[in-house]
Amino acid sequence: MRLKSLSAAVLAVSAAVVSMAASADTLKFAKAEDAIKYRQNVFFVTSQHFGTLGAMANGRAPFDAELAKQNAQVLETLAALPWQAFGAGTEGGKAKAEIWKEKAKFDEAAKNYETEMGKLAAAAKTGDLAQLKAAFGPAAQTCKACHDAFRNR
Ligand code: ASC
Repeated sequence: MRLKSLSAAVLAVSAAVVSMAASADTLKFAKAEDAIKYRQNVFFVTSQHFGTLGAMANGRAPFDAELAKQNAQVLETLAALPWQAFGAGTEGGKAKAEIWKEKAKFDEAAKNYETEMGKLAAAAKTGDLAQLKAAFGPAAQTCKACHDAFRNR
């Protein structure tokens, strides 16, 4: 394949993946339990990537720019996914009833989180530890804000 058509193909696939993640409405759950399991698992995977990145941002692990970039990219992609699993009738797990009672507030918190994960990925792409450190705190803050308001302990 010629380089030009190869890059066009790569671009088309990336665009498809991005729009799939961005619309985040690609799933139909067979039962509420599956939606709960889905969102909990996305958050679990997220916590593993966030923890790995956080160790570098906080100096608990040596900084590896490539590892940071890859983790942050995964976090950005994952950030779009959980929200489709909080549909009507999927109350339960650690989710507070406020998610459904104050949906606008929940959506806003989710959007803030997605925005900060995007900034975190952009910061990690620079390969500059100072930028990663600067973006990490605000990103963690959006995790915490949502947990404080919408997650049972
Ligand atoms: C993590 C993790 C969270 C967030 C939160 C940020 O690494 O598992 O739930 O960061 O502690 O305040």
